[in-house]
Amino acid sequence: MSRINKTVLAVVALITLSLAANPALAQNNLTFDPPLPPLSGWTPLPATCVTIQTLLPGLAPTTPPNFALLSNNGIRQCNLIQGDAANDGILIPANAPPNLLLHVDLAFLSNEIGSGPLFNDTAEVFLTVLPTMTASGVPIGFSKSVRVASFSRNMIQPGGLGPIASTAVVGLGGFSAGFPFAPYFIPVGEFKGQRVFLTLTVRNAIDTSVASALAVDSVSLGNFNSYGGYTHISSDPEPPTPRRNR
Ligand SMILES: [Ca+2]
Ligand SMILES: [Ca+2]
Repeated sequence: MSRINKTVLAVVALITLSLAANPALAQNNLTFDPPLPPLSGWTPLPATCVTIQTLLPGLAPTTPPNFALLSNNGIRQCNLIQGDAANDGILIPANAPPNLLLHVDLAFLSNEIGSGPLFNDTAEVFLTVLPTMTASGVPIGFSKSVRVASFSRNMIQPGGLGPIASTAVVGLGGFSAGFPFAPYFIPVGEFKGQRVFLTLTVRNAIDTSVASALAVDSVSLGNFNSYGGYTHISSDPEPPTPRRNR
């Protein structure tokens, strides 16, 4: 192995280490699981449209024991917004590595199978980026909205008629059909110093009588390691070093 390659490996290992133990970033990992209250860090609108689930038919949390389920049953749309009284979105620190990623697992489910072209229920996930100020009042960045993922009944069954997509699963989650949990990654290293928020929405098309849903779990910050696998940032396993300026 060349000297340069060794140096690169050492630098990568250092970055991975500093990422792997970063309590400030790790507190942004939102998994709907204990010890925090299940919806800690989130606000559902309306409040009753998001439920905490442990296991639905064929659909298990990606971080046990819980995941969240947004349902549009009987309503125009269901929203889950990142941020609550105690945790206002995610502040991307000024020293964030450029390859920092926001990760979220999503699964779209629908009962609008065989209901024809009109009832194309949809789900969208966006990342909203807000500008912040330096201590001296200089603005950092601009507002921005990044589409993370979008789903529709038509992706499961085009036109609401005929066969379902080969990647969809009949009966998933107790719904007529759906897509299993899959990971989504959003590069956020460019948003240093800015605050970011995930917004998830499930809409009803035309009427509100037949439901669709979006399952969500395992929101975290992390990066891809040198083997191509995703590593989320964990809390420091050792007691933090006391500092004066806290
Ligand atoms: Ca979980
Ligand atoms: Ca519907």
